[in-house]
Amino acid sequence: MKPGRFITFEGIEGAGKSCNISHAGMLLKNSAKPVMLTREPGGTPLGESLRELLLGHKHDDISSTAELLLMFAARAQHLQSKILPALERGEWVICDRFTDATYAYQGGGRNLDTAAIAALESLVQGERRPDLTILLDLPVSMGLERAGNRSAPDRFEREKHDFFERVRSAYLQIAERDPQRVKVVDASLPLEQVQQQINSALFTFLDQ
Ligand code: Z5A
Repeated sequence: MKPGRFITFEGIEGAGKSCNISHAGMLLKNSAKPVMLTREPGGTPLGESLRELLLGHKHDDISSTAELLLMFAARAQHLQSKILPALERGEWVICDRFTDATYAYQGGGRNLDTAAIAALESLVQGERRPDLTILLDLPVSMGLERAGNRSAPDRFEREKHDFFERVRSAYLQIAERDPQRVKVVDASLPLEQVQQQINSALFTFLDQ
């Protein structure tokens, strides 16, 4: 059986990952691909428990290094028990955030050493990387405004504007270094135009 493909969606708060992931899932299903949607941190019972700890306010004083290790702990479980088995079954996995988010939030946002992140990446993932990443990019103020229209802020959403500027810029640097894998979509446009750009990235990928 042909192995599946691994697609990730990334972006700052309010970039539109949730609605555009549903859209991408429909597009792939319409192209007769078996699709599995999942998210990070999360995706497994252990990962969802870690997500609650990471996003909630029970541990507001969590250290940046502890945060980094918990992200990778959730990822290790997610890969072994959910993502890799799905790919082996030939499924197309669409994941809401993955390791690029660690480089962007813990590396860019929290200023942690990217060499330490890279070491954890190879420990947890070996050679496994996403096949395609859609980076939804928009100005920080616009993302925060969109995200702010929703429920109470989580532990990350309480960060200041500068933090998200560093996150955005780390994401853009990743895209610049790896343009083959990372497709940047202008997420500041109306939803219909954002989805046209996503369609084009996915159709190109399907044709490869
Ligand atoms: N995190 C980390 O630090 N390190 C890691 O390694 C990983 C994660 C994996 C959880 O992520 C947190 O974990 C995250 C980073 C950290 N930080 N936070 N917060 P998450 O993905 O679950 O949470 P999120 O980033 O807060 O997601 P989000 O705010 O829900 O963003 P979104 O899914 O991208 O946005 P949305 O809900 O689809 O859209 C937001 C609103 O905008 C909504 O009302 C839409 O209807 C509207 N929208 C969307 N697109 C448009 C357009 N084009 N026009 C107008 N309005 C739009």
